[in-house]
Amino acid sequence: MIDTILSSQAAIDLEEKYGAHNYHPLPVVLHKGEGVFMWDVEGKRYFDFLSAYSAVNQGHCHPRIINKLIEQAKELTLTSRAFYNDKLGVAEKFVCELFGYQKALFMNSGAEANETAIKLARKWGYTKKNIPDNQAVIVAATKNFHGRTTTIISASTDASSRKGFGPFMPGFEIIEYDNDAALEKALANPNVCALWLEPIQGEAGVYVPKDGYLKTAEQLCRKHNVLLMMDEIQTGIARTGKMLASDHEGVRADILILGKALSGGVMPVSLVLADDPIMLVIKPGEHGSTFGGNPLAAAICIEALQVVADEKLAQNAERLGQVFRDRMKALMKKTKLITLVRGKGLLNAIVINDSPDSETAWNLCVEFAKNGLLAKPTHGNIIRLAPPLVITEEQIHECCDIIEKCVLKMDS
Ligand code: IF1
Repeated sequence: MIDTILSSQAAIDLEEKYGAHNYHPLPVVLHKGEGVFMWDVEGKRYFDFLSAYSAVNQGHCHPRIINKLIEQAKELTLTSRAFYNDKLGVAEKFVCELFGYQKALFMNSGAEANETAIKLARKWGYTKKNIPDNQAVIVAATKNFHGRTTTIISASTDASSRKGFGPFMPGFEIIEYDNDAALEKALANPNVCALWLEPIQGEAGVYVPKDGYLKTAEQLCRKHNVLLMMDEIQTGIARTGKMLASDHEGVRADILILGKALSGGVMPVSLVLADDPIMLVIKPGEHGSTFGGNPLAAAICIEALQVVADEKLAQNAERLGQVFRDRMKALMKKTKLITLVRGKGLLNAIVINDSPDSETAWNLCVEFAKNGLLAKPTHGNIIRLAPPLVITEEQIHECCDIIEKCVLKMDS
């Protein structure tokens, strides 16, 4: 078996030669995953501190989810939505009851779920808020990340997401994130159909808004008859210590957008939830996807969400997130290399004391990898630290020991 596996260098060379150059990965070639661990092709074991950007909250290759995958794959994988299948309705009922909405719409990638939300909000704006044709505005935040489609990047403020990819989709107004006055001003425009937010900005470097910001956003949306569209693709499914990050402030989105860990990392599954007056504005033939709502995804999604509940992953994330940040704060007293630790639950980041265009954070991640821990910098000097939620307290301490050792080595 082992001799059928490529060496790290061979695998990297193949990707370099034949793959598009749209990523710059750390030089580690992974071959196997189980729970909080991944192994490279040379057999070296790592703690996963990225969790596929929160898609594997349940841990790699969770046995229950993989069993469900195999079981369902042997029965039926795809029918298209031209016909009914016996799993979709069951999954729709499950997620509607779990998250407290009247209707569910399954898609595949997170970007597609956001596109779906945009279409819902616009159509609601024209049919329910009487916004003049083609005048609907969606308010988005600076430093947002919602995906890579041409429409979604039209609302981005990040040069590397946008530059060279215009012309852009009109109909977005960008306001400063975490600024109440900007919200009040923007939402008063009668052509605004929706406010589109991440409850914590992941790509921006795990930026947590001040307490009360999301509640204010919700109240201003109600006041101005604007839909609150919450992108919980990265923050949802127990990552921040609650099922949804919005739950920390008791905020209920009008359109809830989920992805990533909905499948435990087994296949792309995304989901949009809303009540009837919103979801039913889209009629047959107006939206869809070949793979969206397929029976394989439906079966896996139920199992993946049931694992989150049965293994109390939200509670684990809440408790161990506190342990983790306490350890990082203690480490900050021993070094000048870390200037800030922030996050909620097990979605955290450390900010490195160097300019965003320095190599320091990258080099630190290379050092982490040498010591058996995988993490990746974002925006140059920020390192996101987000292990699978099945991690134990003992493992969290072991990982903090690795991080501490590497930071102190680099600082000396
Ligand atoms: C990549 C970031 C994380 C997301 C939110 C929608 C999507 C994402 C809040 C789109 C996706 C991913 C995409 C991934 C990197 C990753 C990421 F750094 F780019 F921002 F997690 F922080 N909304 N985020 O975070 O979902 O269409 O990808 O399924 O490699 O681009 P998708």
